[in-house]
Amino acid sequence: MSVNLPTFVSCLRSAAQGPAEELAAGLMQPAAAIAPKFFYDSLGSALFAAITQLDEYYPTRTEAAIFAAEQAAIAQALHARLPPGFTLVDLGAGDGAKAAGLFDALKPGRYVAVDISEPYLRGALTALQQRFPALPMTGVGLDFAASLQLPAEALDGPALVFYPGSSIGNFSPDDALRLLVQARAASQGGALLIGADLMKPQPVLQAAYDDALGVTAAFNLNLLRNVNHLLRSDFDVADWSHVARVNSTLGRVEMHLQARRALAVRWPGGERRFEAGEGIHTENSHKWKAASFEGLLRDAGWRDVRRYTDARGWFGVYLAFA
Ligand code: AVI
Repeated sequence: MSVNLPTFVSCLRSAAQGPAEELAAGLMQPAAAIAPKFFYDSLGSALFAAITQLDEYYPTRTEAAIFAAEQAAIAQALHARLPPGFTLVDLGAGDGAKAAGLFDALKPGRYVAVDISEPYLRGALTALQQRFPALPMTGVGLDFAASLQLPAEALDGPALVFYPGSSIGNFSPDDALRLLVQARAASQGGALLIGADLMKPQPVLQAAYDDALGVTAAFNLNLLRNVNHLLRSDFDVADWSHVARVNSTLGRVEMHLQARRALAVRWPGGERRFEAGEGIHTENSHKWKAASFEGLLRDAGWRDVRRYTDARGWFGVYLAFA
């Protein structure tokens, strides 16, 4: 058996705006906002991993159960359409565990892991390569939320673009459509396997984003620590509260950080004053109707859409072809 070493490509330094500029611009908007990608420093990633273990947070375990139950059917549908040895492109790969759990069933010929956190990706992919020494692996450091343009080294014929975890819900419907169009181009005539969280009763959603242990509150507040690090700002976490709100009109759960008192936040070259009770919008998590998400995939050009779901219809795993 030949033993591969993972290769790495960085596409992060080409970003037009650095994180400090992006954060300052978001804070200076009339309704202050910080993009959810800034949750995921190392403590934020650990807190998100803890969220996925919570009784209240149903998406991760529901999606895992769907993959466990349906992986043979998904593999059969894929192998009927994609050539052997296709590339699996894993968006927001993290530790690669979700994709690795499907390697045996899906049998990709190559694994391309894409993530915004390059140091984390390097460590994770090097460890994963030890477990799967015969599978060629490439790590791509890329902020695909800004634009999903894969480098030439990552493109190699029809690919399965894998985007689990319902992170597509963290995009506005317009941005989700744009990403799905780009994913179709990146698949080079291949396929998409994606997880989307579906609409469900309001109390279930409220509890999932405001758990009794306060882990989601810590996850939301930790964002300010990361902003302090990136922007050299002086947020005091103790001045802020976690707020999760179900917005039924827009079909989403919103997370905000709310100022406990009137205060000012300063950073080199900028300052923002907040009234008591004023918020910073930190995340939207859209919950789709099953048919609307299928419509979104079709609008993005995906065809032959199949949906796999759980008995309660809480989560959808969608397979679609370019
Ligand atoms: C990563 N993303 C799909 C999670 C979600 O449910 O929107 C992030 C999260 N926010 C609060 N809890 C989990």
